[in-house]
Amino acid sequence: MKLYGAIASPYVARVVMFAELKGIELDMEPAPGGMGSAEYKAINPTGKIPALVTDRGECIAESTVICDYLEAAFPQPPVIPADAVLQAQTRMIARMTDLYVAPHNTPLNRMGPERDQALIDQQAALFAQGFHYIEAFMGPGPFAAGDSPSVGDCALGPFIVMLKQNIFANFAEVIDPTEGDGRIATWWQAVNAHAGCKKVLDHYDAELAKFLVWLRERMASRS
Ligand SMILES: N[C@@H](CCC(=O)N[C@@H](CS)C(=O)NCC(=O)O)C(=O)O
Repeated sequence: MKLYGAIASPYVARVVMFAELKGIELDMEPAPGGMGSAEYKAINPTGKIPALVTDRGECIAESTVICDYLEAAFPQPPVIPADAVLQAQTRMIARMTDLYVAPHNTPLNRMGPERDQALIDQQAALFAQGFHYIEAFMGPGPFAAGDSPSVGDCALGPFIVMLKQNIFANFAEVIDPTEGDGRIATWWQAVNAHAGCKKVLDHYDAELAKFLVWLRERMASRS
């Protein structure tokens, strides 16, 4: 089994965190030829990371589906809750992270040195709405669903780390939901108090910081 990707991607970090919770050691390699290359598309036609290639050679794409595959292929220890409602809740947090949080990052990252206040305000409102949805659908907790971390935590955790580095730090208009005493704040405390979650989030944090430095240097050398 091989995982193609790099931990600096929040989607790869999702799978790495889920594997950590299951006690699975993943053999990780960069995408051959790079993301989006013809060489990598021969393995994963979307060109995106992560992709998991099974021992039988099948390719499984999409981070949440890879987590589901790991749960089905290696049932012990269970990480997806058996309870149907908790299961739906943790999956909702993963889905809502992808649909209602992740997309709002890009327009702010693409903004040049001149601040476009209308765009900032629009994205801040969209982030607030996404976090409101997530808070409304989290389970009894303290994790995204119940009393242990699962796929929802693995999806939201890396995005929060990323937003802390490149959005909350640069745009005061976007409210960091881990501050204060809301449901996401208590969730964030639980995730950081969990050794397995914290290990992967800290690793992701460090690798993302390095990647962003590299990206900025590359963009500066091009302009
Ligand atoms: N929905 C996908 C998203 C994966 C994704 O967008 N990965 C980014 C890296 S963070 C990527 O591979 N981008 C390259 C591309 O789109 O060509 C998942 O959950 O796995």
